[in-house]
Amino acid sequence: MNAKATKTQPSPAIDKAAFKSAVIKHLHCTLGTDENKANNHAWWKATCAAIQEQVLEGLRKTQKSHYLNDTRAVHYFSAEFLMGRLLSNNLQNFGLFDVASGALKELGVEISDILEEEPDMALGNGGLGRLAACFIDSLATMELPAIGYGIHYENGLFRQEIKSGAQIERPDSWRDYGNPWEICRPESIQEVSLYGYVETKYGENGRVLKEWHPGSIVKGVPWDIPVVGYEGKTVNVLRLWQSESSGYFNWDVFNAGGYVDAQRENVQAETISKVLYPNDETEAGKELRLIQQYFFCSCSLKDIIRRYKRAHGDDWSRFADQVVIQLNDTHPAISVPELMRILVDRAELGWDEAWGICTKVFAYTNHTLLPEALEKWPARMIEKILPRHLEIIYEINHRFMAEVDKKWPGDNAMKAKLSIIEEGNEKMVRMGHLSVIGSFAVNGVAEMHSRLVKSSLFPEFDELYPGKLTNVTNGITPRRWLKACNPALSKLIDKKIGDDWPRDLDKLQGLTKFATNKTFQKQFMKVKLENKELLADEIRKSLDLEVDVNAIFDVQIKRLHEYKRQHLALLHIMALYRRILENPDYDMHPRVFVFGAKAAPGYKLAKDIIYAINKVADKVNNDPRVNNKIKIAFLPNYRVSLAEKMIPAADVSEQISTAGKEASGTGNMKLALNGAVTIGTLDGANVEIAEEVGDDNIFIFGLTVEEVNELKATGYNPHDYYYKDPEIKAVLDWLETDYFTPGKPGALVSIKQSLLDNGDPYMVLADFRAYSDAQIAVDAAYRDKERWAEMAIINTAKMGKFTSDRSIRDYVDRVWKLSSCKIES
Ligand code: AZC
Repeated sequence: MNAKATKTQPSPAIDKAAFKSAVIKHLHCTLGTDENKANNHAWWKATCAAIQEQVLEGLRKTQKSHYLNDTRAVHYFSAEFLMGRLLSNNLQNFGLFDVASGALKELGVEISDILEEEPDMALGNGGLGRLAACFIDSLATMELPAIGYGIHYENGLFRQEIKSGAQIERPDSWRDYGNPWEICRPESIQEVSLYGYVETKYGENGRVLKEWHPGSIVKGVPWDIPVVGYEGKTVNVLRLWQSESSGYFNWDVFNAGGYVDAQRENVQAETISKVLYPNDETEAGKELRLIQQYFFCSCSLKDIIRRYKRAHGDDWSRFADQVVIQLNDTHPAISVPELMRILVDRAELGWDEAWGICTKVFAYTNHTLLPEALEKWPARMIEKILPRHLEIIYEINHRFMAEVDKKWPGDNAMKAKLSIIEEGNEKMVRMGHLSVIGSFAVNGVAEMHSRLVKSSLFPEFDELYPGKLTNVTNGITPRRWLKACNPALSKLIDKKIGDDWPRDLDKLQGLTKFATNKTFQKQFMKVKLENKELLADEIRKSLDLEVDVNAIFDVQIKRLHEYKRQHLALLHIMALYRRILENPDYDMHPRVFVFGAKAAPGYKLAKDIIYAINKVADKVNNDPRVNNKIKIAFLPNYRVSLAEKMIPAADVSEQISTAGKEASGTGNMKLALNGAVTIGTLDGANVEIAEEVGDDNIFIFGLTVEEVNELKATGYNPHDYYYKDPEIKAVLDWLETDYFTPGKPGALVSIKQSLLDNGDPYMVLADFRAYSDAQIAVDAAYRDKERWAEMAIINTAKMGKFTSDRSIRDYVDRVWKLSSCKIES
């Protein structure tokens, strides 16, 4: 018996006829065209404008309710928000998707075509940026007063093209033809100071006063993107700052005939929000990057303070009751000295009072243990750009060193270790230490990661501040990552257990009892097959490659990084290929290996791995001896909207990072939610996924963190594996030939070198055999159709824990202490 559908679907605010006339009105009055002339782009814009009417009405009511209730709010500071497309999501959240689709159909337009017109808002790199986007979705859905603050990059993450196998970066100009969602708010422009010098003065009672005389001032122009919660009640805002010249200093230059010089200053100011740094998990040691960080933090803090003062005037005593700021990684850590500067220099509070406020306002999320990703800035650079902030950082550190001395008297090594300042050839400011010291809570992003943050990254801080370090396991929004991206599965689930799971993902548990039901298994796998057909179309269009939808769709989608080990997957594919060449009857179920990954433009080996995957693909896909048992599809320009097509079609989810390196992962959650079975290491949130689905429904392999550390300590030598395992040797040697790169021997050799000469830092060879064995187990499991269907269903059914609503609930309870606010209509 099907469970009775509970009626929680948002009830549409307008009907089909009204939606239709709204679209036509915007076609005529906003776009100046008509039904006969409009192309898909115009239809897309008109549809956005029609729904934006609802969005803005919701926004107005939300802001009014928050203002009248004088709510405490969380301010999510993040240099990245990877929003993707908004139309389908906004329609879903208002319960207007079917209404819009019906209305457009009557106008002769397919909604799927116009959804494709929307450029992704790719204002982020990967996991950290997409997490921020999922979190603001959940905050709005849970009716929590929240605002996202970030940078209005003119160019988002580069568009990836593949030319002769290699990655080429092209600019991403996402708002070339206007963005229908964003609203410019010139009334809330802020000014940001940079450079210059600090003057010391003496006030009453000999009080030392510091005055920063900036060398230049830029304008921060806010653009608001409305964030619609599920069922459309709360509409929060993502406020992104765009830099512009203030025209403050250059008038004189201009009047003196220095038009070109004046323009130069404009260009410099506008450069600040021009591009997103394409690094993921590596530090970008650039002056402009520090300026970007300070720029958006300073604008955002001033914006928060302006709003606070409107309600509370100069009474700072309630500031920390009203305001909590979450620092998404250390990118916004400069906010700590900036708030101190505002409180001490501008509001003239005493240091202790100011510090008391600061350390009640900030909380910090750590997203990685990789040393190369832990930000450090040369003190000299900070001194040049933000002279007053460096003084403040020194003062924070001076007082902190006294605390350390109290705890560990006379222990200078401890002081050197914990200091915000790293001494050496060049003095560096450790942004992680500054964040821990300046925050009241610090969290990792999965159980295991948070444990490692405590035990290996910040053990002394954990001792000094018991209870400050905590865990909040990441999550993903099921509205985008199941309801919107996989409509067929969503409808099947609705029919089976009711339609309130998008709000309460634990409800998916209800599917467990159907996991062995033959009819349901067939329905579930039929949906999977249809999704695979859609992806097969995409692969055909994009790569001119035919793939068999009855093959296992094996998906690895994430940024390209050695620690994520796309090259482990590649070596395994090469090994399979060899096995087939050696034995044409090699018994395996056909498999399509699907990849999506961008490499940081300066990360040579990562780009080499992309090149190698494509070169191996060329050979394998066109080799008749393979008899279609293996196909390799590297889909270019991996991004949110492409993920939405790949994830519903996956049978197998590759989560194969070196244990201890992937803080959490969130793609692992999205894939499992859509019924893919994970092959993975005990790393990040894989550990918690395994706990949820049970050992029988996941393929875990490889070294554990403890084993990785032990092997490292006792001396890991990849040559041992190379010489002992003939298959490893054969595959690595193959890379040195010109087999995959005809006429270009050695074109793939850098991968072999990194795994042998460079010591295989991510222990690819150590895990190879275990991975290969796990893949054999996957192959066997897939051939048992019923068993596989059961596993897939269990994976979907057990993902309740990984909704970002649960993550937000954890933040609210453990960190933010926030209450929801009902929106009055
Ligand atoms: C990522 C982590 O690598 C990933 O494991 C995690 O799921 C995600 O953050 C969200 O917490 N980190 C980043 O994207 N970038 C940096 C600099 O850590």
